[in-house]
Amino acid sequence: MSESSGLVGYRLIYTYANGWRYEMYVKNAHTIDYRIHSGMVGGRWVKDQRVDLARLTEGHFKVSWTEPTGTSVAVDILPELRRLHGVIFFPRWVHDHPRRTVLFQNDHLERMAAYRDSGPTYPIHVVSEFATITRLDWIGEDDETVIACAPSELPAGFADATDRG
Ligand code: FER
Repeated sequence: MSESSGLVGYRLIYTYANGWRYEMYVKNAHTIDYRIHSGMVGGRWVKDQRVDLARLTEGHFKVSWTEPTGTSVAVDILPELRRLHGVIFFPRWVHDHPRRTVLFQNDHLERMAAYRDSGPTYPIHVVSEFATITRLDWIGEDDETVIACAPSELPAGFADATDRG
């Protein structure tokens, strides 16, 4: 059994306790694509973010990474329990100007790096929240069609759909 079996190839939609709704596709053992449906940086979307994925024990995974913006994220995911806990470490400039990061990041990597380098970075804005996974779909690995448009381009109610009563 691989390190990541049970998470790789799945798409998750989850809502943090603060109301922020996210969608993550674990494209393979070292890459995620994602969309942010609502919250401080709602509308932002990203493909091919390199991540570290660790299986802590049966049914419990940790995905962590640093964005080109300087934001760092560590997410514990318990798919069967439909439970997730994320800690997001936002640089000060993202906290002060969140809309600067609301775009398809892949088309703006140089601009994100320039913002990151000019800061300010500190004090870091830490957001630590539990979330409920409202939808969990098996897709398979390396499917480029799962996250392929902005949240605003999806059919109405897309992120509201659940796969369990
Ligand atoms: C998540 C929390 C934060 C997540 C992504 C982020 C895909 C990214 C935040 C950012 O760069 O603004 O659960 O999952």
